[in-house]
Amino acid sequence: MQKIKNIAVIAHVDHGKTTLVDQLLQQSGTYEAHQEVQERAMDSNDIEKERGITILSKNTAITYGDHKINIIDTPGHADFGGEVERVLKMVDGVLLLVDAQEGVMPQTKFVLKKAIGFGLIPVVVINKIDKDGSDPDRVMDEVFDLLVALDANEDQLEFPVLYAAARDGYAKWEMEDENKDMTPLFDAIIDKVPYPVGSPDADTQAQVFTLDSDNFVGRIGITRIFNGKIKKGDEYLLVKADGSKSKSRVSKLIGFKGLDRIDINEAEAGDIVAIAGFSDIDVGDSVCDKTNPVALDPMHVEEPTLSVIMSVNNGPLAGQEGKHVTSNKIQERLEKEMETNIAMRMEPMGDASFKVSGRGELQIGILAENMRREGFEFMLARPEVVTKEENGVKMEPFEHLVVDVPEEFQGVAIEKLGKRKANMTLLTPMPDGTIRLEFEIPARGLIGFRNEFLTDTKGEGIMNHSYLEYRAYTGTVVSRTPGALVSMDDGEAVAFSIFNLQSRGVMFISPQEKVYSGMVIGESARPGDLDVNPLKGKALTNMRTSGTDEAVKLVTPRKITLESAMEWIEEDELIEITPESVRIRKKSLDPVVRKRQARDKKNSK
Ligand SMILES: Nc1nc2c(ncn2[C@@H]2O[C@H](COP(=O)(O)OP(=O)(O)OP(=O)(O)O)[C@@H](O)[C@H]2O)c(=O)[nH]1
Ligand SMILES: [Mg+2]
Repeated sequence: MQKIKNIAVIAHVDHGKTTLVDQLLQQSGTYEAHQEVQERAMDSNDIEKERGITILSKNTAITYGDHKINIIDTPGHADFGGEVERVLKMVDGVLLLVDAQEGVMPQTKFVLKKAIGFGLIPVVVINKIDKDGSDPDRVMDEVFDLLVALDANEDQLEFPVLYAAARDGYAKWEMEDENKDMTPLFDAIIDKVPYPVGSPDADTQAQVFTLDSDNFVGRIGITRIFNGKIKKGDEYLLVKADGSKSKSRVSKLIGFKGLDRIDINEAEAGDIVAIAGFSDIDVGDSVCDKTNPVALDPMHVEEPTLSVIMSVNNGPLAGQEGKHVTSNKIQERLEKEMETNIAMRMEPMGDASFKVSGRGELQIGILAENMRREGFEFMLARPEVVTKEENGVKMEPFEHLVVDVPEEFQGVAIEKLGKRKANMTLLTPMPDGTIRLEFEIPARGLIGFRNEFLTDTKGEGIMNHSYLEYRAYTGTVVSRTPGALVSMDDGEAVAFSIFNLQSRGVMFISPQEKVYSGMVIGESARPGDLDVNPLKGKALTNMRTSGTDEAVKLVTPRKITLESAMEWIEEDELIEITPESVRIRKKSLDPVVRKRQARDKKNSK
């Protein structure tokens, strides 16, 4: 029987997980000598590469001496926390990375809490010790305090600690040790992570934690085998979360080796393999012995906290840029997403609209971004938090928020967050002269905050947050103050009109861009929406005769991205998303209807 170690690499966003996995792959000699490997090789999909963040957890395997180490790289961004939760059940240990300068951050707490809950002993890696301003001792104390606060047991409090610079390829037991290579970390994995329990001779029990597909063999389930063996060609029983069962033959069994996948004939308890042959295999399903099936617990992850209504584009420009525009197509695509993405939910709402729920704006935004790249066209409404009722009390999600700001912005940050119902829990002066402020804040208060915060801190503030828990609803929180500049006509925007409108606020559009009545073309400098005409072109001649040689000088418009739009829009607005454009519009395009709505709203206050 092969000696196996199964680990997940967990941390706050950007603390160096994927870079560390690169080094483990390289230094274990898993790659062939001639193999060319990209930096952060595990971040393999397009959006991951573009943004330099991990979105999906992925597994790889290395050999070290006589051991096989299965490694799962996980995403650090709070919105993808569900990915971390579902893989923790598949491993016997975690490497917890903590940035030697930033220290414990909101997502460090979230992932460590989950790992402790699964009874795992973390191998703590204080990473980026090469950074100026790194303070490994302080960070080590923070990790210890956090474990105490999380009610870690005695074994967990005896966690091993290493100091590393993943990027530079070394880890060591003591700061005084020489910077050499990753050997100490390999040794720590072998010594400190327990071997899988379970027996290859017992009846087969395995569980799917990731889905994949292959043009030739169809759906593939990446599974952890907890007991028994899986053999190519043999028949097994697939048990779903709802208890339904179906029998199928394993048509292909795939093992992992570095970034490669290899055909194998057999795998046994403790290992992680991919299987094909089960056409309706899903995340969380158990693969069991067909005569004595004992299913594993279905996976539970935290429920979504944010939802947004996605609907068919019904604006005047609908159908011009997208390939898939119908309600049926959108529904099909969303259903497919929900099969693999267990942290998200979808609910048809009638009227060609769907409620899509997830952990945050980024998670929903990435799904929308993927869809537009696939040729979809649709609209999104303003994100709303998912509230629920407990014992007759309305509850809403709260987040743990950490902001790092230069001292001079401390006041404005506290003031603005106060208005958004944040409660300050800690204020720590950091060694680099900045101030770290910690808050507990209703998730609602964070919607649209990032932009305001960056403006207030002149781009120098850093904010991080992650899900805390549901608490009693806190009443109204403030939203966007500036109104929208709304086009009152259909056509192509004219440079001169845009030039004239610039004094009214910040423009979102460029000349020749298509606009329509009810489309938002800028942010007004004042509260309240303003209907404006971006099509007036005749004045251009006046410009010339007035004797100025200067061409019309246009300020570069503010670029509307999917995520900035999700942050910006109000309840009476929508985002129109196509493969080519992201536009903002009023829900009702008719100015008369809008006036009446505005009046009704005012009267009701
Ligand atoms: N100075 C320094 N930078 C590092 C080190 N390790 C990683 N980085 C840098 O930190 C950044 C983030 O690295 P990643 O490996 O993508 O971090 P991650 O934890 O996988 O990020 P997510 O998956 O998005 O949560 C990259 O720019 C790395 O080059 C290190 O030891 N020292
Ligand atoms: Mg990563």
